[in-house]
Amino acid sequence: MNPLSLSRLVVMACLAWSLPATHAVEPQATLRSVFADDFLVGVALGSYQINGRVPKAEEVAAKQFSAITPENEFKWQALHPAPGRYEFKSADVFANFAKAHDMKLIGHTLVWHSQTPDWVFKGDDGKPATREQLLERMREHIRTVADRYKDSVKGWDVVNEALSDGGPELLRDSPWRRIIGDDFLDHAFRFAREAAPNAELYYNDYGLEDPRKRRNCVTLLKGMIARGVPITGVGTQSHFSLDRPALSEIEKTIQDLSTLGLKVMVTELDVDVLPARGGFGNADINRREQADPALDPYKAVLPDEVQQKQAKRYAELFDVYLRHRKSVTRVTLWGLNDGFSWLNHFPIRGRTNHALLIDRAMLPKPAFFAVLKEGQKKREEKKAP
Ligand code: 9MR
Repeated sequence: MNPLSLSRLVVMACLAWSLPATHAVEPQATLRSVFADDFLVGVALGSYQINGRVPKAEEVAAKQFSAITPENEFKWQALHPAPGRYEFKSADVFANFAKAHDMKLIGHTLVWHSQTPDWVFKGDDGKPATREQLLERMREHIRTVADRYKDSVKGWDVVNEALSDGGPELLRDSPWRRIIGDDFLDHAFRFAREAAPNAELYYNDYGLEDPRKRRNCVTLLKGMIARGVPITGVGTQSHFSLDRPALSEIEKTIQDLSTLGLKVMVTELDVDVLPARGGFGNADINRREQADPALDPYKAVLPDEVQQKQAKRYAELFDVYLRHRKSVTRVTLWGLNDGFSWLNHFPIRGRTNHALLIDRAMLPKPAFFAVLKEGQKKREEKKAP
């Protein structure tokens, strides 16, 4: 490529990242700068995106976002694959990246029913572990991990997805609950507080916009608070689609959770644009649906009409978050760009989804500018006499 066309490309890329002149209040505004007085704006990343092999990903992540969540690297399976064996290499990439770019690091997640190896739940003789054995294992894992990252992690998703998705039971059936009992959450939070005296400690779940699951969540958290369990925040994952759930339910969720006196975080935001057959709102990774070309219509390109619809949806969401900025302390996108999103493989493998703010070429989408505009609008309103 001749130097002229290279410099033209660089100019084009720079322009692509600044707000169109018609909206420009601060042309070089970024997500992290625009929302700096409101809440952290975070992104989930894989260590392969920030270990020196994808410089553009590193540049965009560091420039636009003020918090990072390791998408998989802090899960039990990754950190502690076998008894007595810890693997910290990929997790350390995050601690170093966060420090180098002045970003907050979120530890996701200490106790979850998924991505936890089978040995964790086994006793010495192949039988299930006893309650005492499992509690000791949980405590040792939490102590080791939380201690290693005590100077790096701002907050931990201590327990992830413990609530049930239906039926009469409050909690889902899981080996944690079966072996320890319903109080496994209380123990996890107490162990986390013991190991990380200064960190924020969160409960994190999906589908809390559903009134039944939300009520159950409030019941669960109220009970924990009444028992003096050291919980400081709650994350609503927020895996949404273009029109579900209703904005009113999204707002009610933030209100109900903040009434508990907890910090509220939007922890895994994305807006799925692909058609679905049922099952909406259930981000249980074990859910699978039948492949069908009709459910994968935007393989080549996302039509402008859908881009605009998605931009409007993101703008409405950030309008709600900004109105509740006193309780919402972080909004994290579940992936840096459309190509990296888990939604290309859920609930059907190998589709082309477009759920995030940045496209596969690492360029900002209309949704990116819509979010930036919401932030700038609020800043201008605040400045107005
Ligand atoms: O995005 C994650 C994906 O890369 C993993 O394959 C998947 C496996 O469990 O987990 C995804 O992240 C999940 C998160 O940890 C918890 N909430 C639901 C997320 C999407 O499945």
